[in-house]
Amino acid sequence: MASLAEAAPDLADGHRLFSQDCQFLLGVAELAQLPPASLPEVAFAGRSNVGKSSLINALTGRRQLARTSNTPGRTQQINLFDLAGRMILVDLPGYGFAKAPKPEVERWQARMRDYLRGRPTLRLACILIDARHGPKPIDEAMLTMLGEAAVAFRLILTKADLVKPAALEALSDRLQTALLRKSGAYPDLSVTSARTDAGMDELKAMLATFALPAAPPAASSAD
Ligand SMILES: Nc1nc2c(ncn2[C@@H]2O[C@H](COP(=O)(O)OP(=O)(O)OP(=O)(O)O)[C@@H](O)[C@H]2O)c(=O)[nH]1
Ligand SMILES: [Mg+2]
Repeated sequence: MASLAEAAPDLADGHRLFSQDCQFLLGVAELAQLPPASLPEVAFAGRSNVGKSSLINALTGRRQLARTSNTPGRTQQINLFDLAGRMILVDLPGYGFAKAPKPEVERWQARMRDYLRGRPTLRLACILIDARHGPKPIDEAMLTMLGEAAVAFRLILTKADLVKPAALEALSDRLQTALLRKSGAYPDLSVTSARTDAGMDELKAMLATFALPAAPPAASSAD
């Protein structure tokens, strides 16, 4: 798959979509329990503790929609959130580290890979990378796997509030010349903070391009 061209997303569309209702749909431990694929899905993946659940909360403006934690590996199931009946946000278990027995961690990781490779309605995998640490070998392995499975992905730097601007810029440059050239990558990356909401408007707008169109307003009964 070639690199993906980037249309200029509309900030107002993003704002409208993410100000609508977002509901926890369900959490599943096994892929067989997933609901039938219907709405477009965007998944959030990344190493444990990178800020996946926090990002979903910041996007939807709901502090405790997705459970966050100081304990890496907290989100152990695949959690689905219905955004206004127009798209599904998917909070995936973290890869890379978890305070759990190794076989259990490996099972989660395999499950997550199966989801990313096999879900027909998956439109985009957001791969989150902690701006303090940059990409690790396991992130690169994940991106290679996504490229091979022809899953489009976008890199999102998290916790930008904890990094000085010059270091952020250096990391962005490094990613531009390396990971963002991989097959399936969106050429731009998002630099975000769930704490300060930095980068959130642009990210909402980009994600909104994958949602179903809003339902037309109900016809007035007056005429
Ligand atoms: N300063 C700062 N802290 C953040 C940000 N995003 C997340 N955190 C913190 O990072 C920790 C982990 O956040 P989570 O959202 O639970 O991370 P996760 O990727 O969902 O973790 P797992 O589900 O365990 O894989 C929490 O203590 C958050 O408060 C951010 O943008 N800035
Ligand atoms: Mg989580």
